[in-house]
Formats: sequence, C-alpha cells, structure tokens
Amino acid sequence: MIHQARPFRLSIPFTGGAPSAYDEYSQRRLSDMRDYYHDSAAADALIDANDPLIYEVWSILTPELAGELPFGVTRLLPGTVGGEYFMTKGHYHQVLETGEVYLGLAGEGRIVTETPEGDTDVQALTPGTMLYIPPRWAHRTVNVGAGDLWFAWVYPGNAGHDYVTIVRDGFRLRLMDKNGTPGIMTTR
Ligand code: PAN
Ligand code: ZN
Repeated sequence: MIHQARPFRLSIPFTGGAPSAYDEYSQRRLSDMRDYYHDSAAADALIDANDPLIYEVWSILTPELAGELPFGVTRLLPGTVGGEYFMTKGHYHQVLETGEVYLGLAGEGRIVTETPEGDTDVQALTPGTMLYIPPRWAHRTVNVGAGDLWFAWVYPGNAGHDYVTIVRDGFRLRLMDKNGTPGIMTTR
C-alpha cells in the first residue's frame, strides 16, 4: 500500500528492531550483491557455503514526488567477505540534487560517501547519531561491529536510486577488517 495524504504513525524500537508497520520488506543475500564486493572469489565461496543474509529493509512508501518523504529502517548484519565488512549495495540518487538523513539506532557502522567528482568521506554511524548526506553524495552503509547495525532513514520522494554506477565503478573507499579494527582501502 502507498500511503496518501492522511497523517499516520508507527513505532520504531530505539534499540533496533522492525517497525510496527511498513509497506514493503526486502532482503539482500550475498548472491544478490556478489559484484559489489572487492573479492569476488571469496563472495562465491560464501554464496556456495550458505549465501548469508546481508541486510533487510522495511520501507514506508510514498508517491514518488518531490514533497514526499519516504522513510524506513535497515538492519545490516555483522560479518566480512574476503576481509571486507558486510555492507549495503550503496547508490547515488537518480535525481542527484536530493539528500538524505540517517539516524543510528543500534550497533557500530560507517557511512561511506563520495561525489561524482571524486570527493570522499567516511562517518561513524552509532546509536543516537543523526547523519546528513548532502545532495550529490553516493552513500553506502557498512557494519564494522560485532552485532547487528540498525538505522532509520528518510529521503525525498522524487530521489530515485541509481545502483548501476556503483556496481560498475565501485566506491573509491572500502572498509576492511584489519585484525579486528576497520581500515580504509582506497581503490582508485
Ligand atoms: C536507504 C537504503 C537502504 C538499503 O534506505 O536504500 O539502507 O541500501 P541500498 O539501497 O544501498 O541497497 C537509502 O539510502 N535510501 O535512499
Ligand atoms: Zn539513499
């Protein structure tokens, strides 16, 4: 169902957990995103072994219009693929001039961002963190902790999602587990 012009409410557990209501649920297993990881041989081995669940998304959908504000919650599981932390696919917004707000609920994460011009940034996402992703910045969430990472987000209804650029080029910065602490690998 797509919510229309009546106010409504739902609850989101502040320590992480599925929202009490949502329009759409989706999940990504490693097989859904093999080409996003740096080490595709390691990804293939894990897919053959148990094809782990990487993340789940609960979304409130709205009409895809500029004044609308779709929002929801993401759960990103802990783990690594060839030393690279479990992460979301990451994307540019199709309408590049649209930003987004994230709110950390549980766990320890990072938001890796970059612009088409090659500017890069990494920010911590922890419980209570509100994080602003300005227009033009591609964004990916990475779980660098031992437990689940939960966060909420809201973005403009007209944004759209461009995954093609990221799967083709990859992010310039990747987060790797270096003996238990996150290290940044620069790819280009
Ligand atoms: C978030 C993300 C969500 C899943 O809602 O879409 O965390 O990540 P991917 O979209 O990269 O698979 C958001 O940034 N929406 O715009
Ligand atoms: Zn986004």
